[in-house]
Amino acid sequence: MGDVVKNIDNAFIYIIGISVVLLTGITFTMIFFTVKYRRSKNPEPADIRGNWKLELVWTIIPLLIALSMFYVGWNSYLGLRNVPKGAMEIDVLAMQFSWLFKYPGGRESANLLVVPEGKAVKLTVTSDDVIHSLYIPSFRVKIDAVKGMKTYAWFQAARAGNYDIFCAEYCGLDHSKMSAILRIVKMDEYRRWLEKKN
Ligand SMILES: [Cu+2]
Repeated sequence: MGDVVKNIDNAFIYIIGISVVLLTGITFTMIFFTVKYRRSKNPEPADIRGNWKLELVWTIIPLLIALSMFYVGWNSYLGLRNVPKGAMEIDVLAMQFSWLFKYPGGRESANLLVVPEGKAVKLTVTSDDVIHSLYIPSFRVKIDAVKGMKTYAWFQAARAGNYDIFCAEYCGLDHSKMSAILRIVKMDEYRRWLEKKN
């Protein structure tokens, strides 16, 4: 999972990096040309046409840049979609304005998702009413919750602790209060928690 999060962050940095280089490069070239070829210095404009070498260069280089951004983005996206075998399955039901989590064995919890450390967890997500979106920023998970439809996401936490869960789709008046806690605990603590009655 560390790799999945890392790949997503790298894709983000890569695309932002290219954007910054292009933005500054184009802006400074434009300013430079505006000064250098200003009217008082160059009253007669040059008429340049049909430079096939130049045209090839400005077609192929941006094409390669765009394809490389696609490749990096697609690769990181696949990490989010390919659930490892043997992942623990938990059902998620979104509703105005709370989250319900259903565990194997029948236990349920509202606005609190408890999972064991170091284990891959697959979330099968649906909604009881309008469209919501399950958002767990720490694990780069964001997936729509739609009534009558099942979507999924997965993550794996290496470190115990509390993480935020938000609804990322405006779903009504109390949308902003539709948050939950993701609690990653040690395996034995998880087992004990699972056996407790609701
Ligand atoms: Cu919502």
